[in-house]
Amino acid sequence: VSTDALAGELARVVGAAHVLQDPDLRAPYETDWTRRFHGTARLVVRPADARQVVEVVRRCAAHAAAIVPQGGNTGLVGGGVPRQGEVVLSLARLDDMGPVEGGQVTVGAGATLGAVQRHAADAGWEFGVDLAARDSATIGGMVATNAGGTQVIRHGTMRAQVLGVEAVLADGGVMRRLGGLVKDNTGYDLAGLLCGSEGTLGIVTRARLRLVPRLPHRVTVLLGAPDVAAAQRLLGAVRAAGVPLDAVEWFRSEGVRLVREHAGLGPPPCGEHPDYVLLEASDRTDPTEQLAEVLSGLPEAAHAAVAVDPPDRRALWAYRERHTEAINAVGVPHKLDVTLPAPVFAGAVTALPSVVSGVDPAAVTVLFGHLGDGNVHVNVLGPAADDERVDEAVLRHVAAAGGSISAEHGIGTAKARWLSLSRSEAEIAAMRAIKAALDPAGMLNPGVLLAP
Ligand code: FAD
Ligand code: 2HG
Ligand code: ZN
Repeated sequence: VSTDALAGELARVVGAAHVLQDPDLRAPYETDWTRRFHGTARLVVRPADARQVVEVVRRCAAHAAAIVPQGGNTGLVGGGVPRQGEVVLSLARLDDMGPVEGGQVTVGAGATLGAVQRHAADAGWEFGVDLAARDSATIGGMVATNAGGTQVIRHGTMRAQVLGVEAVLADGGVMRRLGGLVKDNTGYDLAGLLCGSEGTLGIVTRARLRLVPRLPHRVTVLLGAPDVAAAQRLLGAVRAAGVPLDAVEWFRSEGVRLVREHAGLGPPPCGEHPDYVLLEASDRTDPTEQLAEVLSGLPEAAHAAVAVDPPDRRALWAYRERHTEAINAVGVPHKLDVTLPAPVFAGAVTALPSVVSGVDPAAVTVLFGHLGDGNVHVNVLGPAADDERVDEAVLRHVAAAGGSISAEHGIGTAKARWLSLSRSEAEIAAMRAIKAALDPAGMLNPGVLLAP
């Protein structure tokens, strides 16, 4: 029998089966995907709809119980797991999806990306964001982190797909704007504000999403390159030629070795190289020839692997998409998701392994990412989970080169202490003012984004 009065009140709102207090039942909600971040939740509550979310928020506020919103728990910066006995509010049950109409759809925050992709495809459309965690990551989490993924070069980040949101604020008020108006200049863009707010300003319960036309012809090409600078030149060439690119991804031999060991894959069909670039293009007519023509002038084209059929394309993507799980299989990684400006990209990226080994000579650095966006995923294996020296060195290196300390994963708790490397005093003061206005008691995701 629970002795927690809040648990009893919440059970009356959502049903006892959806208030988890047992440590074994709480456990999956308490540790993040990387296993680097974990804490203890007072309890986990799983409302069924926005009305229940309002009641849960009100009751938590009455008990001064801080809330950590959680979707699919695939976030990589420690923002979706509890720290010090907060209530974890899981949005997973809010997974309803409305009809696709006029290239738009309204979906519940708990709908997974994969479910939304299938729902859009059934109606002849596509969703403009894709990422490898598609079967677990939720739309609410993707709004909250302003997720990027592999198609940003074509369709932009999550923010560009969001036409409106429904969200529950810290005082239990509901902000709802789901009409799907493309033009709507009636003041502050509150939905846009929630994109990338990481659960600190409101709890997203539904989102109105823009869909993109489904193009019938798609081609994927995997190429080897001698170094980062060559990979970047390749990107420049395909971009300048106006190829209708969906993705330009990059990885290296050390990552391929881990992926092959973990997934049991053979050597990449383009042969073995220090660096690899994966290109994808789609159009109303087959873009293969246009791409082949552009690539024909480049030395990298000699060993290109080209795929058009979905299973063949997926086989090429596996070398890129399986990096995250392959790294996790080796140990608990330090993940530093950064962007670097194009003019210094190759030099700054090439220096990264020595920045890491300068701090920890035994550490293993695996680099890969979204080349088209200048986004590098610096993964470091070796340092203890709570040893932040490597994190600090990498983030300072990136900031000194004019980059951003978070490209797409967010700040979470992992990088909160370094926010000032990427944001000015005035910007942080403005963010704190917004936070104080919307959540004066600091109930929503304390410690995330803005350090205490
Ligand atoms: P969670 O992990 O549950 O939460 C993430 C953050 O959002 C937390 O701060 C949480 O409090 C908040 N939050 C969650 N739901 C809500 C809500 N409804 N309202 C308010 N706040 C909420 N990310 C990319 O950007 N690009 C990638 O390519 C990419 N690839 C990935 C591949 C793998 C294999 C994995 C494991 C992760 C990847 N990610 C990527 C990171 C992750 O998938 C995204 O950050 C995703 O948006 C998180 O969604 P989620 O539902 O799992 O959120
Ligand atoms: C990706 O692009 C994700 O695959 C995860 O953003 C990156 O594992 C990572 O560091
Ligand atoms: Zn990524």
